[in-house]
Amino acid sequence: MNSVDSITRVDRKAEFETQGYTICRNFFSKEEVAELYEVLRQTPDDGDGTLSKTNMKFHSNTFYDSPYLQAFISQKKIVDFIKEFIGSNIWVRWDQAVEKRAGGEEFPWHQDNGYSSTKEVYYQFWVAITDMTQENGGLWIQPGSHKHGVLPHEMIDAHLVCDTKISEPVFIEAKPGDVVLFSSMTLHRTLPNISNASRWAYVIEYMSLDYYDPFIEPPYFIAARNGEPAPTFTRFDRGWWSPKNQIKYSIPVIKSFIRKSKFREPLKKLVGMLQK
Ligand SMILES: O=C(O)CCC(=O)C(=O)O
Repeated sequence: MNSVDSITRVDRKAEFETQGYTICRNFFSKEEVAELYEVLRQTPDDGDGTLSKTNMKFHSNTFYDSPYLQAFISQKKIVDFIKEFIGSNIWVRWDQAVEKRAGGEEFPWHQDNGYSSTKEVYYQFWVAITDMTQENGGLWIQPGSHKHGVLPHEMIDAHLVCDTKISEPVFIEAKPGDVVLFSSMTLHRTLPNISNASRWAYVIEYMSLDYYDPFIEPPYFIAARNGEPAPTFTRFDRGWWSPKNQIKYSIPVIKSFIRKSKFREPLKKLVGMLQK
């Protein structure tokens, strides 16, 4: 991290707690970002039938097949930074590179928990790969919006949209290598890219190992144990074994299973009868 960034750890944590995000300028050097970009742009995008549309391309879960990205997302510099917020034992629930091409559409106001269905807070480590400007569809955040739990979201076209009152949102102007860490509960959006160049960002979603996410299939990638990088895949970990977590998620998991099952109509009737 560059010395330009003089904010202390204590201030940064306080900022995150009150605002729901913090910005770390020059977290990565231009060379590190260039190397990362070379790897990301060669990963496949999610394809048709997903949020990847003509001018907006999502490349999700890129780290599973890439030793380079596994090393990147569990590197010491990141672990040392995020453990102040998450604790010493951390896994990665998701990653995605997003290319918003010239003409790429708006991604409306939402919380990431609105999309993911998990109840836990996780941490979005958002790396600017290119400049993030208002013209090219950079990131807007609603400060303080992480304090209200998961808000209702409505499906509009392909997006889950949170129709809540937005006041004084903040635009995050960023340069390649800058990082924004924000809560999965923080409301954010991006506007259309009206410039003539692509805008790229890479987001890594970190979660404490005390929690698990039943909607993510194993194996789970561990980024850190006891505050040190520990890149390994595991099928079960302490968040999974916790009876508290299993109970918390049993109803949503059963509901999700029913939704996906070919026997969903009779199963729904059965659950309805049992609930009477
Ligand atoms: O990169 C973008 O334009 C928006 C993506 C986003 O907000 C998300 O995936 O949660």
